[in-house]
Amino acid sequence: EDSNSTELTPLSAVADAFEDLSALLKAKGFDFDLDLKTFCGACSLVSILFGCLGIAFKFAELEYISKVRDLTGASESYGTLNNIIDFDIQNDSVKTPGSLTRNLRRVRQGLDLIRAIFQNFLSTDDYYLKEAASTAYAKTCAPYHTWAVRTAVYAGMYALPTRDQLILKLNETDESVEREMIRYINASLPVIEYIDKLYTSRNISLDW
Ligand code: 1PZ
Repeated sequence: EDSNSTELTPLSAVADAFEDLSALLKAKGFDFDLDLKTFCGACSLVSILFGCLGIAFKFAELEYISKVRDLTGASESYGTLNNIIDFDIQNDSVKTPGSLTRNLRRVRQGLDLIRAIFQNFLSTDDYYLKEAASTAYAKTCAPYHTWAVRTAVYAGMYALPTRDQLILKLNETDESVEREMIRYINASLPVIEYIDKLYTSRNISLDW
């Protein structure tokens, strides 16, 4: 048994949380009324990863954290993900900047971005992460961001740590980082699909 299976790294904590979430969805079925607080608990763990990216992505960190914080703050009064969307539909605020339904959509895009980055990370052995991260961003988030944000993000990609630096900062090894990323990739997909279905089942498009 290696040390990483007993020692909880930031990445394994994230993978654990999403495995718990996806197991819950699989056990209860995809019509399950997922608790906002449970969901936000998993999402907030992701913030730890930002610490590895350096100052260039401070803005992304603040953006992500503030949206998760808004959702967490709403969890007492709204209870579930379904309820925030129903509330915003009634108030015609589904896509209104700052609305809970919009923030949930952005957080979901963030989760998908991380999934795509991990997938690219595992499918190349590039020393620099610029290519893996840019391709993942282009696919998952860039279409929904303004030109100014996209330009800033692509410029920031040059400041990303190298592959080895990232593994070191995550307190992982070549082997453990692969194992943990695969766990997150597999566990986040059902969660992302669950969120998408909350929108599409109410005839809300996913093109924003
Ligand atoms: C090796 C890992 C490299 C990862 C590099 C990834 C960098 C991605 C940076 C994304 C920056 C997004 C900045 C701001 C976006 C806002 O314009 C949007 C729209 O907000 P709205 O108009 O609805 O209020 N905000 C968001 O999309 C929420 C934040 C998403 C950021 C998720 C990042 C997750 C990456 C984590 C990597 C560990």
